[in-house]
Amino acid sequence: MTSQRSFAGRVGGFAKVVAIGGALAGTLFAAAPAQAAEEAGLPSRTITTHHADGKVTAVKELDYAKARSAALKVKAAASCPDGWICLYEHENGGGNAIAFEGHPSGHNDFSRISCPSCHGGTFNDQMSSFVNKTGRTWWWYFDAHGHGERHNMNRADTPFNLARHEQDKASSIYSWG
Ligand SMILES: [Ca+2]
Repeated sequence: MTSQRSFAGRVGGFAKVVAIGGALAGTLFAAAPAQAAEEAGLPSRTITTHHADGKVTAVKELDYAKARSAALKVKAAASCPDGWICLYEHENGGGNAIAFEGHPSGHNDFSRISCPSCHGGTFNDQMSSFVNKTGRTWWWYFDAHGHGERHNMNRADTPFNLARHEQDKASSIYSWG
């Protein structure tokens, strides 16, 4: 229900921008300032990145999945680079995220990955969507250390949303093949 309502809201917002632009001198002149204003109001999110050499860093960026305009929403997963797999707290690449580089790689226990603004304070039981630009299939598990229900993660250049019963369950992940 929520997603249907927000989708309708986005369509309505986009239609309004086009109508105003048409009344002035073209959509570009109206749309650009509107996007800049919306971008300035977006909340930030944290991406915890696990590099192939073992280094772990935290990067802050805007949470573009919360934007109403389509032009900004597509930026939600744009920061996930080639060669990386990125796991997101919310659908459509939204919310806080963790990312892993290269092969072999993975993590045994997401409850050891701090996420201060996540429910419970860690990334355990958070993932609702992912982007996989590693060129390999990965596996994620409901429980730590590769236990419990298992699901594959094929290549996905744009956010792949998990089925409802799979959301907020992931506790470990491994590259495969
Ligand atoms: Ca779990």
